[in-house]
Amino acid sequence: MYTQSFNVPDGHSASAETATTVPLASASQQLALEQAQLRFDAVIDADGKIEPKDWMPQAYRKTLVRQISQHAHSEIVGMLPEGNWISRAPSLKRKAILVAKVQDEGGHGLYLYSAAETLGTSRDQMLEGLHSGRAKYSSIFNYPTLTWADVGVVGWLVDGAAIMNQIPLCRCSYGPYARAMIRVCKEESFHQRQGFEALLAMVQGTQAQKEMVQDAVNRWWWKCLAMFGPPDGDSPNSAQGMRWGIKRISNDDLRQKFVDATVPQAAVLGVTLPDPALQWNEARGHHDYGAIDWDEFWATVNGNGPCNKERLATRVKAHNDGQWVRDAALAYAEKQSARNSAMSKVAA
Ligand code: FAQ
Repeated sequence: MYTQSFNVPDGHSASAETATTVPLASASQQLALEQAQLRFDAVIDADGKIEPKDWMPQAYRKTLVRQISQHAHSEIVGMLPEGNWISRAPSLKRKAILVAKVQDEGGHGLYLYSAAETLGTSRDQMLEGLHSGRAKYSSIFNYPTLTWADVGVVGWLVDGAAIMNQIPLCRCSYGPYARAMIRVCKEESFHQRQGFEALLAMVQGTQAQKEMVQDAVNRWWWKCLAMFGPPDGDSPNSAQGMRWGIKRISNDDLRQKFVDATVPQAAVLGVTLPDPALQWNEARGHHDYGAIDWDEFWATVNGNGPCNKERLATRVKAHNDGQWVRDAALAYAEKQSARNSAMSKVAA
């Protein structure tokens, strides 16, 4: 599935199988490889950027395709829980905001698929991984949005967690990913604020509206904490991702930053975060919080959350229903290219 411009073993991923199937490199090829590896290491050590045409270890390329494609899948599957409320938004203003927000998420998916394509994996390959259920996407999008308050809470907490995770990715060592994240983060920031503002309107409303907000917060809080991924000690990809400057802040540190930033916002809304262990720890200078249910998280990641099957079925249907658009675009591009080559023949 993954390609590499300089197709020789790189030391990070050389398995017994590749070692026996790849012919021995000549001394000059070996030297070129070592020099390329040194250049790569120097760029990483100097906190520089790796660009698509630069040599990179195959394991670095593979890690990026894994993370960026999962991220892209999360954006487009992430359109579904809120998209569900577009036709039921409580006012024209809320509907217009929600349409724009959901559309932005689709755009984020497109920037990210494009960034991943620069690594040599096609969009079709990535989408096939998603549609067949092999590829991962964020656990958070496998939970239902039961009331309008859920739309506000997704903006406030889910987008809030997404920004916390994504701001450090603007400094990722892979140029196209880092650049895509700058625009994504600006838009996510608007998404988070619109969610908070929608909730602020509700908590100033009737008792029933306040209860609806509290109920939504109760259902989403723990799922949002799990979004940051397993604890650092159980995160197989973190150490290498951080050495390569792909990840800049660990899963647990991001989770802590999110808790610390969210507690005062919850106070402004007048909602309770559903964790009796949540309290300020003067000595640590952070909030302590309770235990996350990792069994439930892994069950969801592995396809058994409340909405996994529904989300995937909706995605596959949307993709299939859109086939005529892709066919038409392709036919148009072929027609344009035939016309251009006919015109250049006449000119010559
Ligand atoms: N869900 O070793 P680590 C958004 C997997 S975008 C599912 O710690 P890593 C915008 C992980 O892939 C939200 N799987 O992995 C929006 C790995 O599996 P693998 C998405 C998860 O990569 C808002 C395994 O567990 N954001 O919300 C999750 O170092 C509202 C071991 O984990 C990104 O993708 C999870 N929550 O760290 C859209 C940001 N957590 O691949 C619409 C970019 C972990 O080995 C509406 N990604 N896993 O089979 C990242 O920063 C990282 O990939 C992490 C995971 C932090 C997600």
